[in-house]
Amino acid sequence: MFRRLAAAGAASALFLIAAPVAAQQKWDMPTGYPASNFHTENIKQFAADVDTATGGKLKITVHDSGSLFKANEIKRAVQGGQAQIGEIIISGYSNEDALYGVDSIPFLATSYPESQKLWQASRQATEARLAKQGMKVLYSVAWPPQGIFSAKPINSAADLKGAKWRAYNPNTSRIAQLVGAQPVTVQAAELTQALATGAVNTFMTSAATGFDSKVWEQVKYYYDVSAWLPKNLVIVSQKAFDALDKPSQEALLKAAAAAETRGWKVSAEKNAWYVEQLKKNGMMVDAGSAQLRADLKKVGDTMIGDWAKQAGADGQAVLDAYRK
Ligand code: PCA
Repeated sequence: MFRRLAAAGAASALFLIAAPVAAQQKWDMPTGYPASNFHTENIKQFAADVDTATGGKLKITVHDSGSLFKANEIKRAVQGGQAQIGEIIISGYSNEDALYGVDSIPFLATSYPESQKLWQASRQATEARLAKQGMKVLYSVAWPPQGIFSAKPINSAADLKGAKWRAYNPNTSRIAQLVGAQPVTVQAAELTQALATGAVNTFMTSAATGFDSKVWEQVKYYYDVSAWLPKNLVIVSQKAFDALDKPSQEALLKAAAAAETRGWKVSAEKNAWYVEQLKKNGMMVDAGSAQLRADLKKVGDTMIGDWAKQAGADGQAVLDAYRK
């Protein structure tokens, strides 16, 4: 009996010594985009806010540019506990679940307000899917609107036939198929190189990524068709979240809410600046011909129809809520 008490005493003494150490948490946060990108800057601000609000109890180290995990590996890393927190482009995972691709369907939501409305309509279902996989959504931020970058002038979808088309998610691959281009998946961190080697010459993305990747060295035309605004999500492992004390959890959620508001605002505000940089670097920027827009709209209509079938009742509910 005495021995057992002594052992228990020793254990609680150990606990007292260990407690202050366990109280500090160090998290690794892989992200896929360069340090100077507005998403990454927002994330660094978020990490700094968390540090301040927790009095240094939760330290988040940001590993940008796909340096810790490649962009398309980050979800699995957080799910498997190799990283506690990470940034993902949710539409990159629409092969797992069609619902994840709703924000990358051409001409479904084409402005910041529409994109925000679509996020509100799909947020719960998205969170529920990720929760089933052991992850919690902290916040989302939209990329600026997606346009077409091309090495040669494009007047209609017919001009895209045979293009070496860079894709960053299943939906951008699908667009390539529908216009008769050849899709090659390339993450943003490898885009500059893929262009330099001639592996790709045409793609859809934002002026932000066009700027980050200095695409003007190979690509001269930008058609600002504003087809959709895909979102990045910052997700955390539920297990890592649960291991925090209550005040740290609250600090994290508060910093996340601030990052969401700030991120959407900066995305919208900085878009014009990004487009300006493309022009300054000699690119031709154009809204796209009526023919090109009509052709792409058709591609979008096909994809919205396909998506509604794939995403089933949940998908229909998201569309209904969005269109209300
Ligand atoms: N930039 C990212 C995703 C969407 C965007 O605007 C990329 O091209 O990979």
